[in-house]
This record gives sequence, structure tokens and C-alpha cells, in this order.
Amino acid sequence: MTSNRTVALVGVPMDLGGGRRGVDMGPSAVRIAGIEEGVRGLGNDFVDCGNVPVPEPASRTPVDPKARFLPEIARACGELRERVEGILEKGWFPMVVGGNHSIAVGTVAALSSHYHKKKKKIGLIWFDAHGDMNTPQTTVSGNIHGMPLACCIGRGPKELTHLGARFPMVDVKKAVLIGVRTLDEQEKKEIKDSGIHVFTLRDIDMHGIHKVMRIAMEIACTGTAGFHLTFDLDGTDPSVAPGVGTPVPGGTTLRESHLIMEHAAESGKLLGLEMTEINPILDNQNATARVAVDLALSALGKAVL
Ligand SMILES: [Mn+2]
Repeated sequence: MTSNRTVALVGVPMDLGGGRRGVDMGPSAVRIAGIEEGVRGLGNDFVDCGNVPVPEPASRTPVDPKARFLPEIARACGELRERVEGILEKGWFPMVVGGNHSIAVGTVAALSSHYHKKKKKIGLIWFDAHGDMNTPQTTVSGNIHGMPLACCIGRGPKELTHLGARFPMVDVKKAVLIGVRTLDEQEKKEIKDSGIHVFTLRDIDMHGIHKVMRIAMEIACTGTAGFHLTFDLDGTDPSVAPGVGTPVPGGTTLRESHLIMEHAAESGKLLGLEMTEINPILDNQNATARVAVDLALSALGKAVL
């Protein structure tokens, strides 16, 4: 299957809002791993829109210990929103590469705003080992990369929850969290209280990723223009993707990860794709960026046959 569209890459070298340094090199690692050649090889056009400028953590002092670097992250996400909205207005397909997962707030703000203007909603599939459902009230670390899913469904600092033209950017009933296998105690309460759909690794083990994705896409696509897939590389097993900011054992296999992407491609409902938390410092010869490229190509329709 080829897709024959224009894929527009935006890098976000965001290293604010996480614990361990290095994910700012993710966009560069993905370019070096051959994203352009891969996308073109599927019959698409490719436009590299460059990187959104993000300040170096060392050049800034976090003010709020419960939401570290919030003003800087909100500014970068605002700029990302503008760029991705521009891409959508041209009819191009946005591929956003991070950077830590806080960048998803900007991408989702863009998609939500773009479709809101057309009087449509968007669905959201969030693939992750973690919940990303903390808020400044529940966080232990103060790291904003543990909060972006909460922000997308309207829970969190106003600077992030109100980045889009619509509030909440995504209705909680149209959002699905997949791959989760570690949660903070407070975060568990947030998840239950929010009513978000969650498929843990146990659910994937019990039912298979095929069934989980079919249900997830039905939730995210019913009554919406389609869905955004934001893929945290730490959702896959560390044996597959060792170079991630916060590795957690027991993730999806390489094949399960590809099947997620293949389902997304076959649905014809994928509005945007995001690959986050690639950390070349912790990686093995850029293996994680290469996996990220292969997975992204599957989401664009690359198939074995
Ligand atoms: Mn994440």
C-alpha cells in the first residue's frame, strides 16, 4: 500500500519537562535514521519543516516545582501548534518528532483547532508505558512530560489545557490510553476519575493487540474526523527501543508495535502521527530511532506484501 501524500516533518527538540537529559537529540536521530528516504520510498512527497526552537534547560531556572519550565513548554507548544496548523491547512500530513512527550499538547492543540473550525472533533490514541495523566496537584517530580494526556482532555495548567481553539482539546470519551504498565498512586485515581479508556499491557496480553486496536479505533473514530496517534517509544519493550527517557520492562514486542501502526494506516482515519521520547544518549547505535522510523512507515501504509 502506498499513500501518495505530502508528509511534513516537524522536530521538537524538547528536553524541558523530563528527568533525564538527551531527548532533545531525538529529531536529529530520526532524520539520520532515514525518515525522508523511507517516506519518499512509499511514494509520498516529504517536506522537512525543521525544528521548533526550544530553550536549553541549562539556560533556564524552573520557577514552579509542581510544573517545571511551564512557561517555556507552553511557549514551544504554542509555536508547534501554529506550525502544525499551517501544515494541516496545506492538506499535508503532520509527522511530529520529539523531544519529550509534553510536545503532544501542541500537536493535539493544532489538530483539535483545525477540525474545530470545520465543526468536527478529533479522537486521540496515546501509546505509552506511563499514564501521562498527572497534574501539578498530583505530580511527584513536577515534570510536565508526565502530564500531557491530562492536559489534552482538559485537566492541568491553563497555559497548556487552553492552547487550542476548543476546550477540552479532546473529549475524554474519545481518548484512549494503550500500553500502560506503570502508574503513580495519585495518577491511578486521576485516570479512574476522568473516565478515560485504558488498555494496559495486561489487556494486550489477554486480548491481543489486534482486538485492542480495533476497539480503540472505534472509540476514537466514532463521531470524529479521525484520530491522532501519539506514540511514546517507551511503550515498546526496552529490548526493542532501549534509547528512551524512562524505560519500563514488559512492553509491546516489535511485531505488536508494528501491528498498532498497521491498524492505524489501514483505518484511513489517521490525522497525525507523533513519535516521542527517543533518547540517543541511552541508545545503542541509533537503534531506537531506526525502530521509530520503521514504525512511522508502517503507520503511513508500509506493509510486508
Ligand atoms: Mn509519554
